[in-house]
Amino acid sequence: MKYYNSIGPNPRVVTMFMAEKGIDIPEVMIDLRGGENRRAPYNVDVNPAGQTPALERDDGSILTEITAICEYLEELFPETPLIGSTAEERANTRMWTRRVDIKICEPLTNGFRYAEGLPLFEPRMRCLPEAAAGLKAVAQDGIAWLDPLIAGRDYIAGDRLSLADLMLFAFLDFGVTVGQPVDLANPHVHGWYERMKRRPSATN
Ligand SMILES: N[C@@H](CCC(=O)N[C@@H](CS)C(=O)NCC(=O)O)C(=O)O
Repeated sequence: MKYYNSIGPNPRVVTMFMAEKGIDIPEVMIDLRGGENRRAPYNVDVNPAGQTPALERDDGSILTEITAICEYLEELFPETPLIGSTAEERANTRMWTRRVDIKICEPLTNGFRYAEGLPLFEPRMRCLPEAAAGLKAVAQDGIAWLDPLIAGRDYIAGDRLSLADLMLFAFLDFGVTVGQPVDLANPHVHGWYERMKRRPSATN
């Protein structure tokens, strides 16, 4: 297999997922700032959406979308389950992953793309600069919504590390670098974030 990696929170989710499982797949670094992902051969042969990451299987077929890649890797490498080893665990992980994605990760990312990221993203996709401030506020609302729900818990989906933690961490850690840090008024999310930062996989 071959892993198409780059800077950015989406590939980092998969990179951390693989690190937590101890999976080592040869990688190709794509120059995202230079737009390598938006031109041939990448956007023809690898991902027609022109985004990273992507996973090339041994038969040459390509898988994209971070949750699909992680689900696939979980099936190939079930040890250290990060989605779950029972139907209940898997459903719970998927529910929390979807919640944090919609409520926090997506609005945070688009808030960045439509403001600080505008020079990079405007030539690549439709950007809505007028929506940027609102999207950043929506992401902070999502964090405030999550905060009491994880009180007393070690992890987002309960008592075990899951894809939901890795996804939220990669995006919140990105948020710190683009002016969207976790508001300290959310002590549970903030404490969880500080704990996640200390995981060896977070050095990736
Ligand atoms: N829905 C995609 C999102 C992928 C994505 O947005 N990747 C970013 C990197 S963090 C990217 O390629 N950005 C550069 C661009 O869109 O040109 C997934 O789940 O993989």
